[in-house]
Amino acid sequence: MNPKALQKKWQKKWEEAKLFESEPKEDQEKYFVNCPYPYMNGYLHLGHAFTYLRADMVSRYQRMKNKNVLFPFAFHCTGTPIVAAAQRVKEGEKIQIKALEQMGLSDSLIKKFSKPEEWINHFPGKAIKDLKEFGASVDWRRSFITTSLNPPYDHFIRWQFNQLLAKEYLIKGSFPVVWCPKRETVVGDHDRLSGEGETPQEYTLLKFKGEEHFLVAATLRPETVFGQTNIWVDGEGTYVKAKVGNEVWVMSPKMPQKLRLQGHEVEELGEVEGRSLVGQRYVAPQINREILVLPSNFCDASIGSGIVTSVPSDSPDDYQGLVDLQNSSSDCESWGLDFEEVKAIQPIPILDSGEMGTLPAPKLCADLGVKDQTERNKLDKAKQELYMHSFNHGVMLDSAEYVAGKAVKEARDIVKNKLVEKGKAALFYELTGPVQSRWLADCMVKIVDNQWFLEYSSEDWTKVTEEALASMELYPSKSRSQFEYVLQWLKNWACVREKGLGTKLPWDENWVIESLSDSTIYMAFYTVAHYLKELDEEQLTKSLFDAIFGEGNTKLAADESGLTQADVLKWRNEFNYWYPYDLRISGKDLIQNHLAFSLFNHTAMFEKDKWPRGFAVNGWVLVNGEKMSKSKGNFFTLKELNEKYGADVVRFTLCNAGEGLDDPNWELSFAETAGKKLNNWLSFVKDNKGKGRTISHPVDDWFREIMASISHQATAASERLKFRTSTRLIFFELSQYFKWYLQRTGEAHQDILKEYISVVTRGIAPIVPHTAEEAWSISGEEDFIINQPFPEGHEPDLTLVTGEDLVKQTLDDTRAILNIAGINNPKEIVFIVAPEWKWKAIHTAGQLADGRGQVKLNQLISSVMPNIPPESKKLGADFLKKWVLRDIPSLGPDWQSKYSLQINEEEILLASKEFFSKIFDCEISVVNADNARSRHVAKGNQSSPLRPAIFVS
Ligand code: A2H
Repeated sequence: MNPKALQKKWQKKWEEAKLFESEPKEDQEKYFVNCPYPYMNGYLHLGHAFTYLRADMVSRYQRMKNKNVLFPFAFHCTGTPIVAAAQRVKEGEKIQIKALEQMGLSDSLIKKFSKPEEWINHFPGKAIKDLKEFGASVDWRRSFITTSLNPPYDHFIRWQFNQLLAKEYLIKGSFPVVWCPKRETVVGDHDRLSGEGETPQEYTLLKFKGEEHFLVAATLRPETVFGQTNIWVDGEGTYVKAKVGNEVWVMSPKMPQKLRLQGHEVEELGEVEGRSLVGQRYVAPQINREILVLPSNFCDASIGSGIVTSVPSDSPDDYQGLVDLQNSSSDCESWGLDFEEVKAIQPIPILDSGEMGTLPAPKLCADLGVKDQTERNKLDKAKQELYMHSFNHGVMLDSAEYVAGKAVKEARDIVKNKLVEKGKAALFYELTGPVQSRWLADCMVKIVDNQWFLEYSSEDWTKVTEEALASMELYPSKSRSQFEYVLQWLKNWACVREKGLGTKLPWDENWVIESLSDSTIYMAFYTVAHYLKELDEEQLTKSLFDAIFGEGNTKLAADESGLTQADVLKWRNEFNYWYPYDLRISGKDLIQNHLAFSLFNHTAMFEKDKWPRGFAVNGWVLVNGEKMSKSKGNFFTLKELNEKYGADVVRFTLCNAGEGLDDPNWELSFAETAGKKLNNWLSFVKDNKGKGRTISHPVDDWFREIMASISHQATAASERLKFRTSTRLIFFELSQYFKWYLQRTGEAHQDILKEYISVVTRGIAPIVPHTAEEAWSISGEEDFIINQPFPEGHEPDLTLVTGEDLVKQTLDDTRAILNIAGINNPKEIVFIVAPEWKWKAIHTAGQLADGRGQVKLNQLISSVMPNIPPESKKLGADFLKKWVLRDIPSLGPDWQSKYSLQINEEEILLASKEFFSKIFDCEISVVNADNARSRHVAKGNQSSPLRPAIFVS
C-alpha cells in the first residue's frame, strides 16, 4: 500500500476510535505532555515539527507504558505580528504580499488578509490539518486560540491577572521601548527592516561642569569614573547647546529628540563647534577634578551625546586616542594644545582585572599590536574582550574609594546610583545597535510611563521558583545550570503593551497583555477547555475560575454561572486529575523567557502540588547542516514535507536528526531512503508471519537475551526522550543481531521470529506509528498497537551474550588470519583458549581496577605473580604488561564486567564446531593452552581470555 493511503487508513481508524480523546480514569496513572503553541502568522514548518514530534513520541510512548495520556494543542495569536502584517497587506506592501504568495495563497485570499481576523480564521485550521496528517496523537477537542477573540481564554487571562495583582506580583513603573519616531509607535521585532534583536540599553550620562554649561558623556562603565583623565570630542564636528530642565547641556544634534522621548524637557539654544571645546577644562563627576577636552576621531555622533569620557587604563579606544596625540606634537599644536601637558597625562590604575593586570587597556593594545586609532578591527576586538573580562573578573582597587575591593559587577550599580542620586549623572537609554522600522525611520528609545511589570526580580518569588525548579525533571539534565542561571538573571518583565491582539488588562483597558505574559499557565486551561467552550460569556465568572483552578466555592460558582454544582465539581476534579503537567517540550531558546515565566507564574498561581514536573529542551533544526531560512531555499513547511514523503518518513528522518541540546540535523539523504527501509519492514513481516522452525537450537536462548537487552536499553533511552537512540537500537542494531542469528541457526525459531516482529514493531510505534499499525495488523493482531506495551526487556544474562560474542569474535579473527596468511582452503584450524591462570589474573585485575577501569601494573604484578605456575612466570609478566598497557585501553571503561564471568571458552567453541567447519570446510579443534600439543604451544602462548589463539594450516 502506498504510504499516503496507509497513513490515511490508520488516521481514520484512530479518529473513529477516538483514540486520543483523553478522559480522566481514576484507576490509571495519568501523563500530561504539552508543547508551546505556535504563532498563527504562517504555516507550521520543519522547526515546529521537530518539537511537536518529540511531544508526540512521548505521548505515544507513555500510552504504551499504560499511562492515561493527555496531549492537547492550541494556537497563539497574541501580540502585534498579525496586526502589523495585516496592516502591511492593507497598505499593499510588496514584501508581505510576496511572503503570502509564497505560502501558496490565492490573490483573493491575500486581499482578505488585510484583516487580522482572517489570519486567525485561516491558519489554525491548516495547522490542525497538517498535524493530523503528521499523525499527531492530540486531543483536538481541547484546542483554542488566544486573545479576546476567544472569550473563555480571554476571561481566564483576566482572572489570572486579577489574581496576580491581588497577590502583589505586579508592579508599576516606567519602561524603555524601541520607538519609531515617524509612525510614533512601539517597534517589535516583526516591524523592523533591520535590527532584529536590538534592545534598549542603559547608559550613565555623566555631567562635566564648565563655567556656563555642562558637557555630557554616555558610558556603559560608570565604575571607571575613578580613572578619568580627559574628555573626548569630535573636533571637526558640530554640537548643540540645549536647556535640559534647569541646566544647559552640550550634546550631539540628535540627542535633544532622544532626551525628549525619555521624558526630559529640552529647549535647543544653538550650535557649538567641536573645535571651540578642545583645550577647555571641565570638572569631572566623582573625582571633582578639572580635566582637559581633547580631539579624537572615534566619537560617533549617533551614540549618546557624541562626547566620551576618557579612561585610558580600561578603554582601548581612550588609550590609543591618547597615545596618538602624545606621539604628535604637530597635532597638538594645530589644536592649540600644550604638548607637554598632553604628554603628562597617564592612565590611572583603578581595577585589577586578573590576568590582564591593573592597566588592561594598554596591555591589550600592546598585545594586539595596535598602531593607531585607525585600526578599528583590533580596537573593537580589544573593547569587546575587555568589557566581558573586566565584568567577570575585575576587582576595584583602592583608588576606587568607596567601592574598593568590590567586584566590577557590584561596583557598577553602586557608583551609578550614587552619581545619579547626587545629580552628577542621569540615566539614558540607547539602542544596542541601529534599528530601522518598516516605515524607513531610524528608531530610538522611548520611555513609557505607567507600565505594568511582572516582578521576576523579586527575591522571594525567585526563591520559591528555584524550589520549584529543584523538584523538576529536566531533559537533558545538563540544561539545569542554564535554568538556574536564568531564574537569577531575569529582570522585571513589562507585561502589557499599548497595541496588538490579546486580552485587555482588566483594570486598565488601555493596555493589552503581551504575548509571553498570556502564555504562562495556559496548560491548566487545556484540562477544561472543551467544557468552557460551550459557555456564554456571562457564565465565565471569577467564582467559576476560582472553583475550578483553586479552592473557590463550587456552590457559589454554580449559582453565579448558572451551572450545576455537579458540573463545576466535575471540572475541578478533572483539573486536579490532569494537573500538574508532567512534561513540557520546547526549543532551548525559550529557557530564558517562556519556560522560566511559566515556572514563576505557576508558583504564583498554584499550590506546590500543581507545579510543573518536567521540561525538555531541544536545539533548532538544521537542514543538511545549515540553518533553515527562506532566503537559502531550505525552508520547509510541514505541509510540503508531508506531501512529498508521507508522515512516517518525515517522522523517522526528524527523529534521526538529533536528540539532546545540539541542533538536530535534517538529512535529505536519510529522508530519501527512509521510506524504503520502512517498506522493507512491512515486507519482512508479511513474508515471515507464522514462519520458522519448531525444533529448538542452542543459539535461540542467546537471541532471546539480545532482544531483551536491546529492549531494555531502548526503554532506558526513551525514558530520557532519546528516541533516536532507541530507534537505532530497535530498528538498526537488532536487525544486525538478527542476521547473525540466522547465520548461526539457518532458520529462526517460530516463537522467536514472532517475538522479533513484535518487539521491533512495538519499539518503533512511537516514531513511525502508521507503519507500526500496519505491521501489527499484518502480523495478525487486532487491537491498535498503541494499546500494546512498549518492549521492556531486562538486563541480559551476560554469560549468554558474552559466549556468543566469543563465537563471533573468533569467526572474525579466523577470517582475518586466513586473509593475512593468504590461505583460501585451510586444512586445519585450532582454537587454543587461554589457560586457567590467565583468567585468574584478569579476575584480579578487575578487582584492582579503579572507577575508570584503570589498573596499576606494578600492583597487579605483585598480587598476581605468586599464583602463576613457575614454568609460566616469564610469560605471565609479559601477559600482564600487555593486558594493562594495550588491552585495557582498547576495551573501554567497563571491561571488568565481561571478564568477571565464569565462561568456559572451550565448551562454547566446541559447541559451535559444526558452525565453524561448515564455514571453513575443514577440521576444527579446540584445546586449552595448558594442554596444547607441542607444535601449538608457541601459538597458544598468545591466547587471552575471550581471544583464543588461532592456529591455521
Ligand atoms: B565607555 P557602544 Cl573605561 N562615540 O565609557 C564613541 N564611543 C562612545 C560614544 C560615542 N558617541 N559614546 C560613548 N562611547 C564609549 C568608559 C569605558 C567605555 C571604558 C571601557 C569600555 C567602554 C570610558 N570611556 O566601552 O557599545 C563609551 O566608553 C566599551 C563597551 O559603542 C561607552 O562606555 O555603545 C561606550 O563607548 C559605549 O559603547
